[in-house]
Amino acid sequence: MKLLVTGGAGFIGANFVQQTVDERPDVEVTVLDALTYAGNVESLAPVRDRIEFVQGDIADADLVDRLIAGTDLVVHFAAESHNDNSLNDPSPFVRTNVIGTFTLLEAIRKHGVRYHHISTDEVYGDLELDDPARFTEATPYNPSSPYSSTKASSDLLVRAWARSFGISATISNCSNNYGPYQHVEKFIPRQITNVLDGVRPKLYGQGLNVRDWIHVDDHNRAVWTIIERGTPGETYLIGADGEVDNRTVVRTILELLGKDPDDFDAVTDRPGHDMRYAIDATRLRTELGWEPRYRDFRSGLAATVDWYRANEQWWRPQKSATEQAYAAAGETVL
Ligand code: NAD
Ligand code: TDX
Repeated sequence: MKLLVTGGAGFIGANFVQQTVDERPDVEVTVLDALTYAGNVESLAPVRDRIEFVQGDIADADLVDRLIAGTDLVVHFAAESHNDNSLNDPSPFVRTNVIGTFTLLEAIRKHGVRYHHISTDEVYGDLELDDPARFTEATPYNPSSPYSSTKASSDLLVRAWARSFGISATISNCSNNYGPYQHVEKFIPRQITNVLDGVRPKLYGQGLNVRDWIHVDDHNRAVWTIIERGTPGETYLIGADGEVDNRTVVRTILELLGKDPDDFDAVTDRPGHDMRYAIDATRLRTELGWEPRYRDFRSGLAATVDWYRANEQWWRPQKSATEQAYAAAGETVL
């Protein structure tokens, strides 16, 4: 089987490519990635000689058409993925997440290729802390940020292309991922690498916001489960019952690194900051039989801390530019 992975040099895509190459020798993998600030070929180093890598843009219609013509399956991870960046400059989010997805869909329909679309639970907006509800496949879309609204737009394009043109597409909306190879702009790697650098972790506002954490390997196994057992035209939510508030995450990172758990700074809150995400993955579990392997967030986080400690050469080149960007955006200690 010939597989095209977009965004395969990013966090989740690179883990997906590594898992696929290791576990599925019958799959020939081509990665299409623009290598934006978020892409890093080093994340593919362990499998580099067993894949084809194409540097290019998913909004380049000629390139996309050529690559998809010779492919059986496309898994689409490529995106602008960081909420804070989308607040500073939304334009690349519209271009990559909306126009880029549209460009892929047009080639998918022309060549009749199976398509899996990677999306986020943020399309559903947020929940109150005391709301017993969790997101399901029936929850109405209500995105808050430029990032999540462009992801919601791309999901709606996929649904329309499936219904109107009959493309064979599935969609997954997953909760917050953690694990190796995540860019140091994101919450967990930012705080781990801050502590390793002797800098106090930065918590937005009071840190009461809740995210539903899932290990990236569990997300990627769920993606393969949906590709193999899901029904084309359908959406599946992916989550592993991992709700934790941000304050607890920061305190746990400090503890795991042998520091005082109160040794963090409260900084400027994110405008429009979603309060809580929570996934009900009953459909994926009961209809498709998927179960997460990482059930204990603290031990998954400990393994992630160890990975960043052991792989400074991977994250060091991104670190100072990332912190400078946060400072330039006006982040200040409260
Ligand atoms: P990431 O930012 O780490 O990686 C994105 C990759 O896409 C990078 O390698 C980048 O170079 C590439 N890319 C960006 N623009 C491109 C373009 N125009 N053409 C080709 N390549 C381009 O993102 P991630 O965290 O790995 O997220 C991957 C996908 O998963 C995204 O679609 C995101 O919305 C979704 N998702 C992420 C999470 C999470 O917690 N990180 C949760 C749910 C869903
Ligand atoms: O320094 C920080 N301090 C802090 O308190 C950063 C970077 C974040 N935060 C907070 C904001 C969020 O409540 O931590 C939480 C997680 O932040 P991010 O890592 O930026 O993730 P989030 O905004 O929740 O979005 C993530 O999950 C859904 C991914 O970045 C998205 O791509 C995915 O769709």
